[in-house]
Amino acid sequence: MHKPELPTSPTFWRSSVRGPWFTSVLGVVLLGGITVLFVTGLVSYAAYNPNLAPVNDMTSDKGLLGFYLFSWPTTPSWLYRLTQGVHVTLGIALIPVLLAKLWSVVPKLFTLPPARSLTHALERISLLLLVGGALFEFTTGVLNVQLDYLFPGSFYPLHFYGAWVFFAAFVAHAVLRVPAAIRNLRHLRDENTTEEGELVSPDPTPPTVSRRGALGFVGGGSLVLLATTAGRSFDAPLRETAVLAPHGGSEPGSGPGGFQINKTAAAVGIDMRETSEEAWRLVVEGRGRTVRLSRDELLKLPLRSAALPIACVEGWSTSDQWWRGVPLRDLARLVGYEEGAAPDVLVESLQRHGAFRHAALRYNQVRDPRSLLALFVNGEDLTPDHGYPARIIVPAAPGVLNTKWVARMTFGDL
Ligand SMILES: Nc1nc2c(c(=O)[nH]1)N[C@H]1C(S)=C(S)[C@@H](COP(=O)(O)O)O[C@H]1N2
Ligand SMILES: [Mo]
Repeated sequence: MHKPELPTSPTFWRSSVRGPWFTSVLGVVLLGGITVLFVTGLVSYAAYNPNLAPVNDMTSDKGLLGFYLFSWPTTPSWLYRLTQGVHVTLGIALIPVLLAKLWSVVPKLFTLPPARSLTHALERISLLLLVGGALFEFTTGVLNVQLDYLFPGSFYPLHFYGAWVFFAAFVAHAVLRVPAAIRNLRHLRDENTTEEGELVSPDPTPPTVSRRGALGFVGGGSLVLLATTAGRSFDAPLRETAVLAPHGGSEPGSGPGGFQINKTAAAVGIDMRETSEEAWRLVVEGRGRTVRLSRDELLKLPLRSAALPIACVEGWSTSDQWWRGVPLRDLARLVGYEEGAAPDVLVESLQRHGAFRHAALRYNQVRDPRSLLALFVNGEDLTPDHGYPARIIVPAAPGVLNTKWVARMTFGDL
């Protein structure tokens, strides 16, 4: 009778695929991929104006980690569409690579004794942060994209702080391991080279797939995810390929309002009676003044048009839509801010509950003549689901700042 083997025994792990070559290839892919995820993630976080506290982010004080935050520009108008599209699409496509990498080194998790020396103990703790950080970042990211903001309000700080912990451990790991990984790739170019080292099973089962075949399987998985996700950044018919996209159910239909809807008016409890010409008034405040305007009165102000996309933190975006409305800087002028001196603005909607019922915009966004309180899209009145009677649209801003069903705008330094 065999004694049942424990995962702490090296002979417990018997796949012939494990070895330095397989792990090194995946490691080098992740080195590039995760660096891009980190940079696009930090950049997209800055886009959200997180330090215009407190409505955009509950953790207004980032301390040292906020050192890099900058005023998000409004040009080019597709900037956030690009950074966030890359962030989400690449993140999803890297999932098979991450899982394969973890699988390839899992025997090390069970190595005994837990620590041979102080350095070894420190290294294992850093690996805990690395693996824990990776799982945390990928899980929170995917949940946010797929489950419609599972942690509204708290997703941003969770994902942001998690990213720093993860990336710190990632950098330490890369510094320690990249030289060996490159050596492995140089010397083990041929998959038939006999490999040695702690990842190689001392007692492998006969192979059912070659190392290259296993790698092809992982790469194929990534390509399938890429092909079924990337369409969310494009229009029909490419958009139809995004079968893994969330909100598959809320069909925007056709016509002028026929582009993706994030939350419908019904979903957030907008009572359409409050949006009628008799009931609805836009309240504009600033410098101690208050101006109330009906939609008809807004229509008598000089209107401007701008072709701008909507790009959501979830990674999807629309192509340019044709918006028409009152420039935000003209509304600032109504309450006494001179041309070129418009300040930040707090925008509140008719919506009473939910994370995105209000948002703050920075003065550089307010001053851009393409930033509108839109009344029309693609030549017709806004549809109820796209924010009738009036919504914000700002070039290059994350979708979440483009408040729909606007009720009140308060200008002032935030
Ligand atoms: N009042 C309100 N405005 C809102 C939201 C919301 O939930 N409530 N969602 C925001 C988000 S997250 C996005 S991506 C855009 C989407 O706009 P669309 O539905 O017109 O495409 O609206 C933004 N404006
Ligand atoms: Mo969004």
